[in-house]
Amino acid sequence: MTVPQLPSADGVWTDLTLAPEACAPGSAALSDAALVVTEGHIAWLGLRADLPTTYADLPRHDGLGALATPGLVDCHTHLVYASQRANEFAMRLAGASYEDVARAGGGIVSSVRATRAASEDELLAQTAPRLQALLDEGVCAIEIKSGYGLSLEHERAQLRVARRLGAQFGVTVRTTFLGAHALPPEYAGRSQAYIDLVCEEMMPALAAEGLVDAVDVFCERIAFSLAETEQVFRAAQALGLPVKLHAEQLSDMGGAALAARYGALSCDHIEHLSAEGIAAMRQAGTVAVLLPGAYYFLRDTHLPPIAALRAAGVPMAVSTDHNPGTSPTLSLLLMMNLACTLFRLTVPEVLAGVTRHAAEALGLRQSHGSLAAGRPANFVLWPLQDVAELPYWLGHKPSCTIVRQGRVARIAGRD
Ligand code: DI6
Ligand code: FE
Repeated sequence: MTVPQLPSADGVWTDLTLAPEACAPGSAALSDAALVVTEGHIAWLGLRADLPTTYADLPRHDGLGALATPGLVDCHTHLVYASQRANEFAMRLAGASYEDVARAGGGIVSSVRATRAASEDELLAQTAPRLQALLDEGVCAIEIKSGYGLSLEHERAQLRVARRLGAQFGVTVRTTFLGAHALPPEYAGRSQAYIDLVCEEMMPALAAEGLVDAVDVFCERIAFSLAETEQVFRAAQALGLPVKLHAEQLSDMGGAALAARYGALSCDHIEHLSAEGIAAMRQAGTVAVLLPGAYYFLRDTHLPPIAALRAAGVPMAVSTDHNPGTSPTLSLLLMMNLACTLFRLTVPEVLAGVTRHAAEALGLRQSHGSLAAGRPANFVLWPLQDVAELPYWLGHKPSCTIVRQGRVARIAGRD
């Protein structure tokens, strides 16, 4: 499947309102604004009245009064896998816990079985509609983790599919190697041997193939220990790869403080994050990635320490955590709503959470997450009056215009 070449977004986009926070932290809304795109990059933005005359002859695109935000960034997904796990949802509704399901041989390893059995083309075909759904809501950069292969061959397939999707859809994809997601069945009882394989064979080989932008671990009592996590971080560091961590989702393992010591880009989930973890993250500049979809879907009740993160000034991002077990959502807008209703994020916080801070969690702060001259043109024109409408509408997908990587990927009203 090849996505046809999309039209260029070059020209002057007029009659826009730049959303607050769109350009920089605390930047005010700007109405009657214009934005100039040349060669796929933002060349200028500001009040239409101030448009430099050098751009006067460029083609015009009528923004129709839309609200312009940076392209959204989904900074934590497990998008590439085969099949689905609705049966486990049914089990949990009948009383089983997530940990019960995992211990009974379901959970992550059931997705591993299905993913290993699928060819790369099948994985791509199953993942493409999921990616399309996220892109249709204005996602312009996305992180995709491996972790359902758990062998060199099958992790490679997942990461290759992630790269192919980025090329086919014209979207920025950051790949994360999550070989330490779960213990593969053939290593049952031999966790150390598997972590050695991850560190000594899988990670170096996949990195050498250019398939790894970052390294992640599921540090949890049902997954990998703190010591095993550190071994993976050391291997990543030796290869010059940045790290991130699934930390303190079900219990306080001290993972966040460890990750911060390795300069982690982000710590994700963090429902059980301690004051010590917060202090370490603040010092290291590590982003806190909030995943309200998993919190909601698992019917969790232990809130992440939002007020303390806010008080400490730790940047907070919001993401889908799309995965077949605990967060089968394909709507970052819905996650914005959940982050506000469940976690009490404010509108400016949740906006920064899916733009600037999400880009930071991927090491993409220079190119994504805010609007500025010189950056690749990634922006969304929403048919909305108030930026608070983004988290406000519950399960509504506004018909927006999307400019992704300098191309007009979608035009409002022409769906
Ligand atoms: N934390 C999660 O919530 C997911 N992975 C992880 O490390 C669960 C993934 C799954 O159940 O398939
Ligand atoms: Fe996850």
